[in-house]
Amino acid sequence: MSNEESPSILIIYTGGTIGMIRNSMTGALESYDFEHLVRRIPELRQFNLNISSRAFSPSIDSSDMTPEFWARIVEVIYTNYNKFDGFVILHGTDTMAFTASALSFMLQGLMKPVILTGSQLPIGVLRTDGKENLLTAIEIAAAKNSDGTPVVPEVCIYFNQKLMRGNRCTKTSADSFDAFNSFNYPKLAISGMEIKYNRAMIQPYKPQTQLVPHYKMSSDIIIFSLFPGIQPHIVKKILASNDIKGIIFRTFGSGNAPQEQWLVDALSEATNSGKIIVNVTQCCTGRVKMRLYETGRQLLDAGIISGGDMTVEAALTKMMYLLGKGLSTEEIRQKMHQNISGEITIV
Ligand code: ASN
Repeated sequence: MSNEESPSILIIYTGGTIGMIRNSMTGALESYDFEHLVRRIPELRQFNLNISSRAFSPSIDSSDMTPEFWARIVEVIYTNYNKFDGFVILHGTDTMAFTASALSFMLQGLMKPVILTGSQLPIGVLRTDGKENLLTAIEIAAAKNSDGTPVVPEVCIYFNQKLMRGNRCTKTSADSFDAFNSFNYPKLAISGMEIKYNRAMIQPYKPQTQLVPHYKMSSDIIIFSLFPGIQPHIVKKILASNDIKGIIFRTFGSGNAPQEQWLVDALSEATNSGKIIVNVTQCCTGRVKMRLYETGRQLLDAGIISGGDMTVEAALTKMMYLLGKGLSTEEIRQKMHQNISGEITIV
């Protein structure tokens, strides 16, 4: 049903529940091949589109995702960039928000849709959510404005009728079909009888922009979450480790931490020794405002950078990307609170 004029879409299959089948011996879901998935969705042939696919072998549960795998996805998109109008990545839900965030940094200058989707129930299961997710993701990846430019020239997650900016998403449910949310940024589209795009919130299309792929991510970082009763000797050991270059510091509320001198001293020593510490809130919505309370101001004095309203996934992959670029500590500190790919609201 397609011709040469029809938009062309590349489906990149990485794995995840969408393509899994149940092992009759163990009862656990296991990855299966892409052909199996396609056979279950004959509707794919009804699109007036040129659809091609690339499947990673072996396909993986997304809990096994790695920065090296992200680089392989970037490579596939880069080498096929001029041949396709849009890309759909089939991915497990568990780490989809990390991959979407990472790709938003690794694909600088992206001016075509890269839509990640997956499902909570495998495609072979009668009540699967995978079919709707995949079919609509393809439609969004192929959507064009009247002047022929793509409607959504950025990395997104499409799930359960919502299109969200990839680096603003978090997985919020282990079992609901409504598995993702983008708390600090409006949805980019809602799919009902028609797909309603929130055009003002979508990254603008900039002609003549070249895609610049980035492959190297540094994992010399940790996510460190505060809790009442946190132990000095454990925290000091982590903060003093020479193996760690950056810390995503998950604090309370608007970026607050206990008023303990040992903590402030340990944080100051870490930043003085060149570690980059970024403050993100443990809350789902809202932003870090370190000047609001004394419990936040002391962190500012200790050299900690505000992560604003970034998700943990975005802050983590942004730091991996900036460290991977080999920038100086000062440059990374500056860029962590600047907007690179729509991941942070500058106020
Ligand atoms: N464990 C699966 C994965 O992330 C979960 C899913 O896709 N719903 O690969």
